[in-house]
Amino acid sequence: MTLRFEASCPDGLCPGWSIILKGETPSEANKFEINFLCDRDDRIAFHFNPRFTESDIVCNSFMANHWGQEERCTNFPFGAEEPFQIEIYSDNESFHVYIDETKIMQYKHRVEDLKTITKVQVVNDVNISSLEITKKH
Ligand code: 9QG
Repeated sequence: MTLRFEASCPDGLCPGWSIILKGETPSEANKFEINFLCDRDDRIAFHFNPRFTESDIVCNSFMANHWGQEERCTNFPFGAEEPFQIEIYSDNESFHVYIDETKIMQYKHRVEDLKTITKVQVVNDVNISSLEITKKH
C-alpha cells in the first residue's frame, strides 16, 4: 500500500463535509482508494476503490474485521493519464460521489455513529494535484 495523503479531522468529517480531490492516474495504474476511516476499531466507513483492471468502482466498508457486501459502480469515467476531479460529500444518509461535477453514485452510511469518521486517506495509483476538505453546510 502506498499512502498518498492522510488527514485527521478530530471533530468528524460526516455529515456536511466535502472532500475534493484533483488528480490524475499514472499510465500503469492498477487501482487507487479513498478511505474514510473511523477513529477506533480499524473501521473503514467508506472504501471507494476504482479498479482499472476491471473498469469498475468497488465500494465497501470494513467493520468488525470484515469486508461487507460490495456495491459496484460500473460507470467508470477514469482514463489513463487523464486528469479528473472527485468530490465526495456526505449528508446524514449517504456519501454522494461526483466525478468532474457529475454525480455517479451514492453509498448509504453503514456506520451508525457518523461522528467517529475522522480520517481520510488516499492510497495507491493516483497522482494528487490538490485535496481540499470543505464544510458545505
Ligand atoms: O477483495 O475487496 C473491497 O470489497 C477485497 C480487496 C480489498 C478491498 C475489498 O482485497 O482491498 O478492495 O487490503 C486490501 O487490499 C483492500 C484495500 C475482495
